[in-house]
Amino acid sequence: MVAGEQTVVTGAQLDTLCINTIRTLAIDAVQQANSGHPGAPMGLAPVAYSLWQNVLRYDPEDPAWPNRDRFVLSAGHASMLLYATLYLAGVRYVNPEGELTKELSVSLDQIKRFRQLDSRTPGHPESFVTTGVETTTGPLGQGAGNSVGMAIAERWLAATYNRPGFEIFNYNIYTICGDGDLMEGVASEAASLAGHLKLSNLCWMYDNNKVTLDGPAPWSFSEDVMTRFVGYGWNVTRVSDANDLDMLGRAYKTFLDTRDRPTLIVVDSHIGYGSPNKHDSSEAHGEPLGENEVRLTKKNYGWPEDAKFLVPEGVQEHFREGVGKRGGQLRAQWDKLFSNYTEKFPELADQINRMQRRELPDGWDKNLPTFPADAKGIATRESAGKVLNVLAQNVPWLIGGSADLGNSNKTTLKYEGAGNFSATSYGGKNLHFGVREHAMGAAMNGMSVSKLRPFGGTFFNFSDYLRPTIRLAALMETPVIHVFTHDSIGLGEDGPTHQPIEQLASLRAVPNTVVLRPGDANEVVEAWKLAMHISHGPVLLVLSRQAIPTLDRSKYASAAGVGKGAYVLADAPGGKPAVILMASGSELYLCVDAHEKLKAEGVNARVVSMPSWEIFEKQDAAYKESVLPSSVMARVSVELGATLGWERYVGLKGQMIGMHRFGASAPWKDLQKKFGFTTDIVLDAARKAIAAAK
Ligand SMILES: Cc1ncc(C[n+]2csc(CCOP(=O)(O)OP(=O)(O)O)c2C)c(N)n1
Ligand SMILES: [Mg+2]
Repeated sequence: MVAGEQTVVTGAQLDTLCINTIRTLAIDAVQQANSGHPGAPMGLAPVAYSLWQNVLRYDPEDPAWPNRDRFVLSAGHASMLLYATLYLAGVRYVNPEGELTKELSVSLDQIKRFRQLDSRTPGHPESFVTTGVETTTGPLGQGAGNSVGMAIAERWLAATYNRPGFEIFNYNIYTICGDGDLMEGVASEAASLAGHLKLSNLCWMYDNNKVTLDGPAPWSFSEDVMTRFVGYGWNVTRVSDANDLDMLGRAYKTFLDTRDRPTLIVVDSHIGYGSPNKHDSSEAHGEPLGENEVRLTKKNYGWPEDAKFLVPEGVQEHFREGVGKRGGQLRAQWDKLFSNYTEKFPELADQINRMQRRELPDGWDKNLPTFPADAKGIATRESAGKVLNVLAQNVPWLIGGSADLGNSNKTTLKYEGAGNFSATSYGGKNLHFGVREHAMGAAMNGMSVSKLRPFGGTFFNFSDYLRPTIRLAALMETPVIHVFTHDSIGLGEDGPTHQPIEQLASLRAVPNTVVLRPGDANEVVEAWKLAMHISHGPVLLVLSRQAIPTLDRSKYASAAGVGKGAYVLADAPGGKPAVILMASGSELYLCVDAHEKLKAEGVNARVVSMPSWEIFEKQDAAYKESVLPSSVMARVSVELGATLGWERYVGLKGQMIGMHRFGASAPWKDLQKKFGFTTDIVLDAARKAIAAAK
């Protein structure tokens, strides 16, 4: 059967025609872009096709339907597989305002513009660009990790919102991953967590094509994947030929029938190398086939050799009859169900609706504490834990946990009814991610694209272990809240392996990421409030282990200034400072102390609290000038971290007090002296800065 001929095809032939359409669209798009991976989409086309056409509960007419099945392409380099499928299924575009449009998310024109500037078909799938892309993938392993968070989210939503006769949430998550994904640590951590939590709504399809970029996969990968996943507590099944749609169908059925654990389907496939003579070649793939190979490959598929971007008659209709019809019916039934649910349970329905729009419930900030002035004070991790415990009661879908440090991070929700999230209680709000920081970050991203507001805690130093997930949250503009405690050498005895130095500077360099390091308990309250309002990117709360004074707000400015990123906390009389002292977090009180001592000496010093550079940079020029007047050149910054970047605020004549080496293992009091984080050092720097500015 040659595509393009005017014969009516049905059944298996039509399936093959659809699969080869996906394949040839991928080939043509990659060839036209002269960039990208054609092989993976060619090999995986039957896997994606049979899932979408026969299994996925997804309505292309309403891709934001909350109860849709999720499809994640963790092998993001196979992006054309996803784009071709979205096009053929006729998935509609949802605009940035969240409105469903009549437009296709991916049109044939967009496929022709694969990997071009401002197209909806970027090199790797970007969820914020292309409707139907559930999460941003490309860095291998991340999509797999995200899918575990999506499965957690579905389980929590079902346990929290379903009522007898009202199964509002019962969707599944399907993930295609390759050898690369399964080699990555993050996917291994995530698979371990998923098995432990018995997430039976999760199905990974492993593209066992025995090849990676360098050559045969066995050059670097020889473990028994099936046994490994059995060990994780997964159900494992195998499809020995990716082109066998019946066998694939049976594997999906096995998944759907498995109620007590996640499923791994190992799919033996051959990566598309073009014509058969190239098939067993181990030469590098991951590049366009070249015009000649394109022709040979098409010939091999029974495709017109000269046709480009050919979509034979009947293919789109077939998708409409399959996934389109099934999804449309299911979604219509769900709409009816949800409308009855809204009548019966208006408050729950309201929560679900607000969640979808990333809004907060009314009264989300009620009962928040204020902290009285206290010279001894309280660690910012402590005050943050108190605030979180209030917020989590006000915002039902604020849920999270830590990577085995709940008691240290103070992220445990202790109020009655908070509960633990476990395989036997999916409605709990306390997640135990275990010592799996990277999977925690990836799962948080998956929860976030599922519209929950996840938080996760670990020591600030171990932000390095989940950093790739922060970057992805920033890129895909999803709000996750990282609670990083033990934020400096102030943690003391655990020593330099645990003491962050460069983390503040390096995380401040990540675009669309808000780093918030509040300077006392009341700044913590404001920092959390700010965090709850940030709905398009990650927020990193950076908190102390050690107690720091709670400042007297009747004497100094209100902590509400945190909302502007930086503010004048204490000023010289008449507002004409001789020197500006600025700090974030646990060093703020040193500046306040120095300010008081300088005042006694008749020196006018202004203290600027700077919990967030990113938020401060968003303010208008007049505000920034009012906080840091350009006429005042004598400036000092104090922060228990690398000084990199503070030049921006202290200028060439300023003084920067920070850490220039790794810390040391000792009680904090001793470290404070050794590394010079005392009022005296600040005073000394202030005098130097004043002298230099003259
Ligand atoms: C974290 C990460 N490291 C490296 C890459 C570059 N990369 C893209 S595809 C690939 C090989 C993938 O092999 P496999 O997962 O088996 O996919 P296949 O080549 O079989 O399609 C690599 C190393 C990446 N995308 N992400
Ligand atoms: Mg492979």
